[in-house]
Amino acid sequence: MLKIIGPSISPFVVKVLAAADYKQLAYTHQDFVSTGELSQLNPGTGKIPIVISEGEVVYDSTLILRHFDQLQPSPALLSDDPAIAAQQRMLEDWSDESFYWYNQALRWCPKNEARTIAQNTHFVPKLARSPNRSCGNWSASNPRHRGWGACPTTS
Ligand SMILES: N[C@@H](CCC(=O)N[C@@H](CS)C(=O)NCC(=O)O)C(=O)O
Repeated sequence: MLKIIGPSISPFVVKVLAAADYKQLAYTHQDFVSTGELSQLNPGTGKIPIVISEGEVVYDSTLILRHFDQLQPSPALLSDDPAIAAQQRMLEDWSDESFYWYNQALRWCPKNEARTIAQNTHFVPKLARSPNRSCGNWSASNPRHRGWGACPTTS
């Protein structure tokens, strides 16, 4: 059984969960992961999602989806046609890199932040919710949080 690790507030975790559902793979989902556990499981990038598959730790949503295709080829996530599959990979990579900041900016803009906080903190005590808010705002405005992609303003 696969174990998918990472909170479903992350679009990359949502992507991995959707792919596992599409392929009807059996999995458990661990939403919360401590920073200690994260750096142990994924010292390379320290990012989620992470998948544990038969003792092997796989990280990066793109590599995880490829791993799923190896585990269970049908239904395939990529075309049989290598030229189309190459375009699909580029499209996936482009959307991963391009839309993340729009996702963050929209979630943490003043109009949506209360809803985002509610979605993201339902499992933590009320007192712990305001640091989470600053964390989200930092995440939305700090390009280093995820690389040097385009980072639209949240205001
Ligand atoms: N390329 C990675 C990106 C994953 C990613 O950026 N995850 C974010 C959460 S949405 C993260 O873990 N950020 C923590 C950090 O950068 O320290 C993937 O596709 O899995």
